[in-house]
Amino acid sequence: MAHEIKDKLVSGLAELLREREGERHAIVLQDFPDPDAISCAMAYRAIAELFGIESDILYGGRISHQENIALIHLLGIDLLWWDHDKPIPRGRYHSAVFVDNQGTTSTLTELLEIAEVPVLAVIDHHADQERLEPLFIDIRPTVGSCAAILTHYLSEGILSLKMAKPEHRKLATALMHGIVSDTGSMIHATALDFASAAYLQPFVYPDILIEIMHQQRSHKVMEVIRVALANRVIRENFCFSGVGYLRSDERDAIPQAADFLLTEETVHTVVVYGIVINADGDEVIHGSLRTTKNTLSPDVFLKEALGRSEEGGYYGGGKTMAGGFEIKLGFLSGHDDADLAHIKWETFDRKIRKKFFSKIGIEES
Ligand SMILES: [Mn+2]
Repeated sequence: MAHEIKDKLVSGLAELLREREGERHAIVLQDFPDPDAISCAMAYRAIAELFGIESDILYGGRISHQENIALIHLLGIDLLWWDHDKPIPRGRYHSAVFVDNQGTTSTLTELLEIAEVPVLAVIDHHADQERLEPLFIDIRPTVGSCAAILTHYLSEGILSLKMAKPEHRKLATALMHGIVSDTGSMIHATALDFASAAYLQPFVYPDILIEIMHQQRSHKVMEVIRVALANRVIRENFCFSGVGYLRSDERDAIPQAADFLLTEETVHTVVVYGIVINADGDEVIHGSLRTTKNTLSPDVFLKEALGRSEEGGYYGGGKTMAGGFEIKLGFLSGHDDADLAHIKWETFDRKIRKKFFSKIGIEES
């Protein structure tokens, strides 16, 4: 960086990184990373590299959405899957950095705490989750994508993209995809999302972007959408649908079903949920909320409807137009015979629906 950086946040980050040459950072993604998160991690890694800092991009869950798989393959992105049953060795990382999340949606947050890895930075666009105490914080809940925020760091000169560098053009392609996908094809884009997209545009590989974005839905996703359609209950322009049991590699069918149900006329808000079974038999309810209603805050709505767990954290949270929640089944987890599995699903399905019904002020008939 030959020239001076004017933006306070950007120069603040540069200052922090300048003192950390030779360090190794863990860039932590949510357990089910999306294109926005993945592109932000690539951007942070590229920035840190300039300061002589190596980093790993870590996630503890699964990558199942066909667009994400295409993104990773086509751009040759290396992400490190970390088994959340395996401790993170002390001393492996000097610092942890969270992008597009604040530690509440990653099973690795606790592992990093146990390994006493300090949190260096949080850069995110979700509402403040108050989980971490980072040295550097940049949370902008009004921005449509976190990729737009990271792109702002690039355009302010912390890392100037060069046309001659294929890795820069790949990064620009990933960030553009992050911005476009997290803003619903720019429909919910803010001024920063547009400005960042404009900055990236000359560097983007258009053919790769087209290929990433035109992945077809898998058979399983179509099947989950069918079930979500059949099970949906619509009240007061809200649509709720439980889709039953899913394997963890099918989990991304939930937000895709929610996106689909949101296209029904009169519906402004959709919640789709199911029980996701992990490879080790643990069961967790995963839910996605999508809304087109400007006055509805997904973050507040989910926190108020579902409340907090025994550990004190909220079951859910969100950003503009979208949110999600996770409820661990704990003792009730595990492979059961068909009867018990059916009763278990019925119980959770009704309980969740009841919570949402009472939040919107209606009685279940
Ligand atoms: Mn995001």
